[in-house]
Amino acid sequence: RSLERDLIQATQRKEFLLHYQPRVCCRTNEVRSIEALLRWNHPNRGVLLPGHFVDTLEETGLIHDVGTWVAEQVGHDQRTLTRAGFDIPVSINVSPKQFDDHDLCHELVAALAQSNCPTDRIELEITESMLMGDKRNAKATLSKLRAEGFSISIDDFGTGYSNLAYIQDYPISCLKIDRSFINAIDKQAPVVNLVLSLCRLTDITAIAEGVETPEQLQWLEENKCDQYQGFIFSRPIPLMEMEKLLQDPP
Ligand code: G
Ligand code: G
Ligand code: NA
Repeated sequence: RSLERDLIQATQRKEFLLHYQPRVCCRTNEVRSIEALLRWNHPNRGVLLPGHFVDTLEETGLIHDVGTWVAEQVGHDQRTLTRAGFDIPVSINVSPKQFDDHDLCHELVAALAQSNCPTDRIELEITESMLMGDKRNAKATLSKLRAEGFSISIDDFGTGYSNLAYIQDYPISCLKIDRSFINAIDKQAPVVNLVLSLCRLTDITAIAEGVETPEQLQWLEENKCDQYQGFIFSRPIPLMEMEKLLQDPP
């Protein structure tokens, strides 16, 4: 397949880049951390979003090399921001294939060591479905990652696995409430309220994804959601723009 061939070439030629989207405190509007999001600077199609190519990276196994590049670049960028006076945590998306790789922890530690980026500044975003398969394996992987200093958050929360046992069993720092629930916030939002209560009871940070309107933001603030991410504050942007945004917040 030609997409596959192009991605092999893209990996060799390092045609990928990262954009960053801020995660913001609902109460103070301060940036608390940033999420690294992969883009492909395609030679003739311009900058492509992950929806066009992440599945193929997974299927071909290229995600291992690209994932290592992401971790190296994130480490480097985290240090750049720290030198500029913003020692801010960065989150990285981890795909199912990467999560099942027993070398994941070692690879991440090695990639970050290149720039002396401390692991405790890095958060890994996984999805509920990754905790569904071999539970003992998942638990061992998460424990190892935590022992190395990484924190773990659950992405797209509410859309996958409905068994909540892992909230008690696994060391989870944040739940990111899926955009579909935030979109549906009206006067009431029972599912979002339930997740916010769960987070309060378990000392997990609640993060709303895809916040686009002032009404949604107001509701989240009133209902004591911790943080949000969304176009209303900022789209994903290049590192240089992020540095400016941190220096001169909107
Ligand atoms: O940037 P965008 O919102 O289009 O990203 C969509 C999805 O692509 C994310 O929710 C995430 O699942 C996936 N993604 C983004 N960046 C990365 C990355 O660096 N590695 C992996 N494995 N997936 C990513
Ligand atoms: O699931 P995850 O957090 O990895 O998703 C990140 C994706 O969500 C990115 O592709 C980003 O472009 C997209 N995104 C971020 N904020 C918003 C938003 O406010 N509205 C919409 N529609 N998409 C958003
Ligand atoms: Na994510």
